[in-house]
Amino acid sequence: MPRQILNLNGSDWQLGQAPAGADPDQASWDDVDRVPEWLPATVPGNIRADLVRAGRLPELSFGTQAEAAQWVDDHCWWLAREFALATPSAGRVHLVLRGVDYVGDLFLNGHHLGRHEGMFSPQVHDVTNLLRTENQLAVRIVGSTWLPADRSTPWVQVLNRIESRMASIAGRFPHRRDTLKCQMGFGWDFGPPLRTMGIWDDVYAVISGNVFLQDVVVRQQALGHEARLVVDIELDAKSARPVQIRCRLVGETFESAPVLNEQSVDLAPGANRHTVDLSLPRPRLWWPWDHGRPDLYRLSVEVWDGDERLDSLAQTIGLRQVELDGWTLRVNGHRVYARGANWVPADILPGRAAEADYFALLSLARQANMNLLRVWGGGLREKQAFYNLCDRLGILVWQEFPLACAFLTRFPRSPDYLTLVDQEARAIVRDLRNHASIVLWCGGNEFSPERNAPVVETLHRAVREEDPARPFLPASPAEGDSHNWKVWHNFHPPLAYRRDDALFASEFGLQAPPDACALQRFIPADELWPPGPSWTYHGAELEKLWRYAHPFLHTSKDRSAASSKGIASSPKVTPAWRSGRAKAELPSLETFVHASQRAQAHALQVAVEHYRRRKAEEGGGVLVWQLNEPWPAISWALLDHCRQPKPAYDMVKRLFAPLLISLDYPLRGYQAGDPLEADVWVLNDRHQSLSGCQVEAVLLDEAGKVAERTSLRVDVAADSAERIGYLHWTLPPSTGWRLACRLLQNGRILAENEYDLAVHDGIRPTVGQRLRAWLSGLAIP
Ligand code: BMA
Repeated sequence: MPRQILNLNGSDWQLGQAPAGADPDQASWDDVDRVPEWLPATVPGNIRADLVRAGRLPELSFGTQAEAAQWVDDHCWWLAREFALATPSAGRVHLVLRGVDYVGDLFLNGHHLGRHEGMFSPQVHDVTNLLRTENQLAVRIVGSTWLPADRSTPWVQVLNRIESRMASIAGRFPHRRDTLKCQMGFGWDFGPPLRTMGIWDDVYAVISGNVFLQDVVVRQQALGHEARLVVDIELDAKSARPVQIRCRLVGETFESAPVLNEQSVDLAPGANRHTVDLSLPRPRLWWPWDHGRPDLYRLSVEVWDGDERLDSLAQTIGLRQVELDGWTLRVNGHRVYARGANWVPADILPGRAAEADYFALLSLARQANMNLLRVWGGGLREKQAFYNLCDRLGILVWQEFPLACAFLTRFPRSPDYLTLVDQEARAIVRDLRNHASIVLWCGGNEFSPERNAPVVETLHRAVREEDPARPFLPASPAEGDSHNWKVWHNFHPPLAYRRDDALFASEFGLQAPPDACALQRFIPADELWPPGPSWTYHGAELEKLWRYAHPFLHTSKDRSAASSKGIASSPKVTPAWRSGRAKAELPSLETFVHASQRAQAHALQVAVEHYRRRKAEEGGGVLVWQLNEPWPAISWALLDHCRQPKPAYDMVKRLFAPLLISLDYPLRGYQAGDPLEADVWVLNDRHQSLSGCQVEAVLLDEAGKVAERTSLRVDVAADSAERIGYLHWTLPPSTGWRLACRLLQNGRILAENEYDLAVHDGIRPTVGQRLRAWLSGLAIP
């Protein structure tokens, strides 16, 4: 019998609140009959999403309405459905739940299959003998109020409370580190505190013969003229029996003759492991999109008993080798300079994110010339669809384990916590290790690996044992890697990026609101402008927004109007709405949004070009904080929640082109008659050289008239970052200068770039801001 999958996702589920007084530690099947009311539910999904659909909760993303959803945590919840499936006359049925958030008891036809903690590890149960023709499947999820909260020592609990007060994240839930739940859900600086509950990933039944294929992993021994692969197969046999194992490898994204290997094996009852060697002549390698084609193969493994197929399992794989050499990433021996962004969960209720959402966001990342995404440790191990798409699009993935932010404090070290870390880490690695796109495992975000040695060792052991060929980083940032928050969190002007000598920049960014009409969709009208509490609830850091928008208010369209009211000339950076000015004296909402968005784009230009030039000093990559956001927010995201690009997205898209021309000139306020000196750089991430090219640079005045022009001849080396020349001009009498430059070959434009000299942010942090930055600096590991 071939393997069949019975999909148990969908809207045939029902949600019920456990009867009042139900013991969170003890789930009883009898309680199902005492559920007062059943509501329609969807899987994968989230309890709050079902309650919103049923009209029991308001739309969570509007204003501060998510606060009205806190009571949901004070109850346990049943999710249940029926399905038709009889015990097969010969064969087995395994029930698979890929992700239950977070502690749940699983029942089938009244049998308690077990209690499970952990959002990322799948639950797999042999239910062959429990099936009736009509079956009842139910999961009782423990209310988040009763999440484990006692795994840290009393002293660490004190530190947790202090840190919750100081930091702008998870302030209400100092115990968040006692679980391995998506940390963002405890409330982050770009997401609300919703301790999610639900079945957030796929549910299905696998119907096989008497042998069940549990897992298949492909280890790539050598990739030369001939690829040598070892296929590790885990199977579970009901009884001892001889079988044939057939492996077949064939091109999935291209035509190829199949490579086959068949072996006879005597299986023992229970768990078996078996390896099959495959050798493949002239392998087609998988490459990130900017270095070649992300070609994929399909590997299928089948178990036969004579003419009867007992089970089969297929995996898509890509053949490539990856190493991290210092901060240089090499794929198939080629240096790949990483240009990309941080990826955060696509939805505050992670069960809701669907393949179409991933596709839209990842396509936008690819269109912005990104070749690497960092799946940030405060988020998730995403669903399989995310990684399938990255494999196909040729986008590399830096995958973190779900641990984030421990500054003063540390993660627990209790045996039960470390067992949980081991369980979840192994599950994540086993789930994702066949994906070509994943190039790096990382322990998580912003914690000290030294102070968290037991956790880091547990993670590292899981990677060593389950996926030894991929590099492992204990945490980000690590030495040589920078989370540069001098700009934004520490109030420094963008110029500060130029002083960063990191070899890899994995976080930096500025907040900018989405457009005014997008704001109206989640900020109530009476809080829209001047900004009311919903702005802060949706992440806005108003003092910083004002400070960074300020220089751009001078040059915004209604500059003259604003300056006549004294705003443009104000040397102070106190938000206008706080300094007691009348509403009429504020810049308009549109002006403010526009200025903030320009500030974000400008700062990212300074940063990205600086870090890309660092390739000349062995710099390995640059990742903007952050690509996306999980709900409508005023955040650092390049795309708003409706995936509408902010101007910073277009800026980054231009600057992430594999071939970039970059001008390095002093960032200062310019006046007519000032000298302008700039180094001209060409950054070529491709492994092809370009000869006989020409660089053209022009200085334009406010009217767009060319005031100066320079032209240079250049040969561009493959995979290079070179200063190829120098400009020296005197600024003519005018204002609003712009610098434009391009690289041409035989009249064809290969790269273009542009700079706005009219605007300058030289605002230094105030004493108060420095003090606050210093205090928060104390907390950085
Ligand atoms: C970084 C991240 C997040 C945070 C972001 C913006 O350090 O790792 O913890 O959301 O800064 O403050």
